[in-house]
Amino acid sequence: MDISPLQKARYEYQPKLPGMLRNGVAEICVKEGAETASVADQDKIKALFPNTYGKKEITFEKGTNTSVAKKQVVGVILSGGQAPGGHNVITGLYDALKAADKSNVLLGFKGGPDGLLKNDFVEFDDDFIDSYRNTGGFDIIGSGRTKLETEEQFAIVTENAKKNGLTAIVIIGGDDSNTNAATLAEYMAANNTGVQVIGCPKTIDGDLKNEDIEASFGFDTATKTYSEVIGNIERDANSAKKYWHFIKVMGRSASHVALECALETQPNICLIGEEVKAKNMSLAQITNYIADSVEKRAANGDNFGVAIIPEGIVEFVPEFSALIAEINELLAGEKTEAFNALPDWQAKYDFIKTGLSASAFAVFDLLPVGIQQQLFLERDPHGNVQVSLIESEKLFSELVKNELAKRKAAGTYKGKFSALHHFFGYEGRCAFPSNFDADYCYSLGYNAFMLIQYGYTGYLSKVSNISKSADEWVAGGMPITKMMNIERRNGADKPVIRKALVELDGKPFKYFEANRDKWAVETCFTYPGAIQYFGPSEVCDRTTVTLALEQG
Ligand code: FBP
Repeated sequence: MDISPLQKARYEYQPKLPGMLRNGVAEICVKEGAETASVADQDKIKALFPNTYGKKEITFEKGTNTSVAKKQVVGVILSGGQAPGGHNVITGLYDALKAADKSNVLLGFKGGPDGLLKNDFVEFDDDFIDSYRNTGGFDIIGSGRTKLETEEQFAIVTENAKKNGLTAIVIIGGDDSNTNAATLAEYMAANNTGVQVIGCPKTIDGDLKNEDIEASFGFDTATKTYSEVIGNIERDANSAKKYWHFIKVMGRSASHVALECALETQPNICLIGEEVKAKNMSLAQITNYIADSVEKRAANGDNFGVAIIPEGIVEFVPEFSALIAEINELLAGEKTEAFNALPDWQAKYDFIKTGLSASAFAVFDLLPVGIQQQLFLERDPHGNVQVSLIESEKLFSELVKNELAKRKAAGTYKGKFSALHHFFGYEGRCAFPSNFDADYCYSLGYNAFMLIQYGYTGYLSKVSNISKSADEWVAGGMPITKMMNIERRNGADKPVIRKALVELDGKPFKYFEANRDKWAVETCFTYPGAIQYFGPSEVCDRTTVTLALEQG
């Protein structure tokens, strides 16, 4: 197969391991720390995880390996959305496993959790692994979003594990997948299957982090990829001086991606969903906030700008969430059919007007017709509005356009407003991992094997101190139950890993808040440029601004 020169060069890149893992698996010993407790709801979590709760945090150190030698047959899956570096978790795991004993086996289960349920796997060998080193994507074995959570599923996984002689399963996924890893680990322990379960923290959204996990992998590369293109757009905007660009960036719920891109590129506007919710901001308030920037810049002769909109924003606007809830009720069950049978949009509009409360209809009526129709077109399998499909970048640019028209009529705004729209998401999820993600992921995989070899289960592979150079990174593991609390999901109380939203008193947001008024009016754009893979360390190994600010 033909490959690009960069691909070839990346195959040969040797990812950096934390200093304490560099002498080879025979020279890694374990140091156990304090017993742990879950972040909240301790009694309930303890009762649900009697075999895996309260275990000790651990770190690895240089020293003689004291684990009991045993042939390992490890199964690995990728779970959820793609994130750059997933391949390197697998290559790190493979290298450690083979370094410990050439006869150890790594099986890659295909298509995410489904692979474990269908017993559909491939056995890795050197050639296979070598052709995926330091590359983006999850195509090595594919991924999937099936949740592994029922006893029935766990029984099938156990059966398949037995068939293949698995000693451990590694789940590479986000908060939900690792919640499932904890439940599977508990099931395996309770049933004395002898199968260990280890998780690895993945997601470009950056919302799987806490006092133990400093960052999920993929966030670094994805945000650098979006920031490169946002920077290019800013430079184009500053050259042509004729467009306002509304750029939506991925992040299903949390606004970490938007915030990091803003810290990297200093746009005029960046909305943060968590702030919108905390301040109970209405659509009109958000619209005015953006329109004020457009107006002030126009007064300076700058009829251009850049606004970053997080993908999950509309769910954070309280009045919009209330509207969505009413629409879901309005079209529940058979009512969808009756609605679809109405002859034209006017008839549907009248139906909506009668069906919604006055306050919900007032919000609905504010929306551009295109967005109004979107709310009724795209439904998920349960008949609910698919909020993630709403083109919020177009929603806000339309609302701003309408507001500016009013201001023009009132004589307060005299500029020109021409908007362009972009959505950056899939462009970043399979990029070649940055050196940071290549190193971090390889280390997470290598470390996952060390946890297996030392007999741990229900642990998340943990590599910390990651804002420093790799030789100072600290490798270890943390019981997943430590990160769990009880939350209401689909009408029931469930033990889950707490999702990390943007903290409004955290350093990244505070830095943004302190600077954004200036950025809104002046042109302070910064241009991060493309990810550099080869060259000086300060250019190639630099991590995110978020992490640098969080870690001080
Ligand atoms: P994960 O939470 O599984 O890491 O996926 C995150 C994400 O990339 C979001 O940013 C985005 O909203 C979503 O996946 C898109 O999902 P899909 O790939 O199913 O379209």
